[in-house]
Amino acid sequence: HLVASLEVEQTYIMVKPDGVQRGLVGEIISRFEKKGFKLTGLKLFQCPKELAEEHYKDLQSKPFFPKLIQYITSGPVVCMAWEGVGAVASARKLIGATNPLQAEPGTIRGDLAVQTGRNVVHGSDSPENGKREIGLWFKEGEICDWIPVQEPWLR
Ligand code: FUP
Repeated sequence: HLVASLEVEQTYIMVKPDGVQRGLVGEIISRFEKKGFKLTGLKLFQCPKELAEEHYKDLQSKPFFPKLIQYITSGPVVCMAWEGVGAVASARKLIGATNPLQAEPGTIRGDLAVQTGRNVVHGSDSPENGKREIGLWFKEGEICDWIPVQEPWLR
């Protein structure tokens, strides 16, 4: 929809195994950092099959589901929680369309990927799923709710 959210939202962003293997972790993190969202969770993680299946449970009946689970568990991922006003929809714009060939240049997938099955990054599709996915991928104590301070870091 056209009306941008004014709510502070949490979104779950994940660099998928191909993004880690290709050395794109820093590039992808920096896009969200530069946009101005607040990083509240970050870890490198080898995903067990059960968690991948739970994360993608809405896609269970799709023909590509087994391949998707194989892909997501094929190597470590980088799990991130990001917070900000309208963060869910805005992050999806930064990520671009599911099929990287249809993703606009300037988006992460548009700039960095060519295959739907290797589309380098995940982003939650609703604020509800943002909360659900952060709860799935992070344990209590791994999320850091910090307040940005105005300190003179450089003098
Ligand atoms: P997105 O929200 O853009 O990640 O897209 P979906 O939730 O529709 O799909 C989740 C993942 O399933 C995609 F990132 C890649 C995979 N997928 C396929 O492999 N083939 C498809 O036709 C659609 C999705």
